Amino acid sequence: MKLTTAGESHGKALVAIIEGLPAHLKVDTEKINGELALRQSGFGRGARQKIERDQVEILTGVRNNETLGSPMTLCIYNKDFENWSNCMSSGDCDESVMTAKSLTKVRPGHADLTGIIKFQQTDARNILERASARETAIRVAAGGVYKGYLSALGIEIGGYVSEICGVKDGGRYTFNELLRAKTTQTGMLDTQAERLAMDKIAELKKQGDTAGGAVEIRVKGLKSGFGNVMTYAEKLDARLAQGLMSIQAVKGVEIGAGFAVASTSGKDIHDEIFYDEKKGFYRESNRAGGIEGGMSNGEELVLRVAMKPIPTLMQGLRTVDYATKEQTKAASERSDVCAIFALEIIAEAVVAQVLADVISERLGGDTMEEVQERYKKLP
Ligand code: EPS
Repeated sequence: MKLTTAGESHGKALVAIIEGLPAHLKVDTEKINGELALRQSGFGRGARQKIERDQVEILTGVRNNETLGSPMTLCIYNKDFENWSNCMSSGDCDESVMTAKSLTKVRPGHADLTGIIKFQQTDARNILERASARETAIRVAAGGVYKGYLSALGIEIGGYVSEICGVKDGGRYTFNELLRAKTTQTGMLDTQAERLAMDKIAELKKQGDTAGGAVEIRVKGLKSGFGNVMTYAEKLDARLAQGLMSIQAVKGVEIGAGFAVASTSGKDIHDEIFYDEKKGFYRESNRAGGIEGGMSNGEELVLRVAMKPIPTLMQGLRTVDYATKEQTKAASERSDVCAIFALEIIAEAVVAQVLADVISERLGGDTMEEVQERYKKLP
């Protein structure tokens, strides 16, 4: 399966094309719109989310709510484009508006400066419009399609927010408990941690600052043997890390015990193997996070993803104006104080994309029924 996304933050629309979906996959637009609404929510989001009401429109590849096996095109129109059309239109733009909206006080941590130099631009808007995490809206929409594919095989994805700017929710939750994370204000499950995190976000907002954080993503129902120990590019952990690291502002991915492996010895970290007539092979712990040798081992996948604070700070960090080369304060475009709740939704979508891709490579199938039959036969 191949996913391509396109679109600028204040352009007309965001678009995704998915190639390689089997026929007869049910597409639930309402469910996808539910995921899109979640991506827009969470305590600490910015004013843009008051303008947008992200809704997916399916342009190709689906008839009567079922895929045809042809390329599928998804589209989300940017409502804010109405306010930007004379500056972001693909046709003639108004030069004076373009100048007024241009950004040269490049933001540390953003793609502005490196992008300007690489693409030989004079206005960082030509970079930031694509670099913006607004793009994740269409990835979440595509993720909704992939989640439908996975759920037809009995595979579910859940998660929660485990940290916001130093406030940790370190609970060990069952998969079913994770469902409640989508109903809280921060994505955290521990009410005390949530209260502290909200205080922290409010304080950062007052200071014109932003919050980093981390999420945990879990996958239930994935059978063993997905990914490939024989070819390094096909290792499941490598592919998940690649996908998750491609999310805007993500700086770290851990699988299972992650970086904690560095401070343990072998006897304390490896998951010992047992056998039972009914259960077959099983492990009593899951520090490997469900992946051994780059292949799923049948246990839950456990992934953690860390995101840096959004680089647009209202207080403005020290930088250089690209146009004048004078020392100045960075531009402060409207932005979010905390988007970690959104990160959880986006990370789920990306994990769904990677897994659907890996499964379809192994199982093939022109129709969803074929995929289901082949999956069922696996040990
Ligand atoms: C985002 C929309 C953007 C930003 C944010 C994510 O809207 P605007 O730039 O109009 O406020 O809120 O983008 C960034 C963090 C960024 O650095 O560009 C969204 O829909 O998620």
